[in-house]
Amino acid sequence: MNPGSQTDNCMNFALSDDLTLLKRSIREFVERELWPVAEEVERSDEIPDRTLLAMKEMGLFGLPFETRYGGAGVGELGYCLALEELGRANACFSNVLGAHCSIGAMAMAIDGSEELKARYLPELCAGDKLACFALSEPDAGSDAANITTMARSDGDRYFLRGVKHYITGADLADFAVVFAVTDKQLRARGGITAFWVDLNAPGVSRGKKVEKMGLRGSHICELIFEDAGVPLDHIIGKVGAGFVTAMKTLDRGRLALGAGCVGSSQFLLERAVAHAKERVQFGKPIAQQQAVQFMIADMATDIYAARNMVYHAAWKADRGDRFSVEAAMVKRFCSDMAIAVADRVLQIFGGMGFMKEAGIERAYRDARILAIYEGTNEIQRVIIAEQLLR
Ligand code: COS
Repeated sequence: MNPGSQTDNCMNFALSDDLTLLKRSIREFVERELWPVAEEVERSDEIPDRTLLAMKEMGLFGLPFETRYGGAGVGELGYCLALEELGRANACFSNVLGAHCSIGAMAMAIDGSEELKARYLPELCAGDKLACFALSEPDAGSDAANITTMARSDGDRYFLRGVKHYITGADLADFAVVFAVTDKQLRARGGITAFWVDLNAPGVSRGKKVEKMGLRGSHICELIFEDAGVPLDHIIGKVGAGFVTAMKTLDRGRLALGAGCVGSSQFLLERAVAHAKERVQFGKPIAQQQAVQFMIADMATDIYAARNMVYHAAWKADRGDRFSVEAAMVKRFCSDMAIAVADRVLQIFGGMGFMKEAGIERAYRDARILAIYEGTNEIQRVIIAEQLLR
């Protein structure tokens, strides 16, 4: 300690014993259950049922939710720590988990009525049922308020009609939070409502699975609603308040995404360091080349910055403070970093990195979507700048 410094004036960056234990147990789970199936998932484009079961038994599907609903109650910081560790495995696992925890069931936890939460959250936390988040449409991606899926009421029920697309986890999910227009004039300000929809009910169907550049094992597909009936008590929040529910949920999703970026980048950095010490060229390990050292130093610096941003924003979230701008900053910074780290690590591995067997090219392909989904990084800049220029 500095002479003269006062301990009670210090900020406390130490993790609690509980969070340290959580981090360690998730790391062990990743090494024991997820690493061994990495290649199988990549080859088959499926997460094996036994692995989904292991994730369920580990309690992963209830991590961020309150204990009174059967969740782990680890808060936003605990959830981010868990996702950081899960980021060390194939990206598909945190993707499947994120579709359910970070946004699907999260929308229910944020704005659902007490009756809805008591009825549905326990089975969602247990992983007995899975949820997804249906906002995007073919003509409404970044411009989320431009959705055209309509919800008409006959007084007893709402009937949904429209198509949602690129919905992560819709193939596995039993339920979706679906955002639909209830007043065309009001749109984002009072015209969009969030509905809790049973995906196996009449009027709901899934479109075909879409082939992607990466993230094998985590699927997206269309959800098609043809006058799908939803009871009035299955509205999440108030009629017309759905856009705000979507944005508040995405704040959480963006933060969680940032945590995964920290973990995947840290893991790749460790691999690059090990490789640079072993790989001999010009008679010495490439780790002795300043060009490689600088890449390693830059990656470590960016990861350090990213990790602290995530922890700080999660701390704000756990205090109940608004953290929308921090979440946008986290999402923009961490995803750009993860893409750059994957690129630099592939460069350090050289030709070997381009080959399938090193597993680096998979991480490189998987990283690219990070700057696009959960709101493109351009949209994150819009959110940050609007707040500053308001
Ligand atoms: N928390 C609470 N309220 C929020 C909010 C947030 N994070 N973000 C917006 N709102 C509120 C605003 O305050 C505003 O209400 P008031 O006028 O009463 O203040 C209302 O929602 C409309 O917000 P805004 O004017 O910002 O709406 P826009 O139509 O301009 O859209 C963006 C804003 C572009 C930021 C939004 O459409 C967006 O995030 N797009 C990306 C969507 C996305 O991430 N898709 C990913 C696919 S889903 S995984």
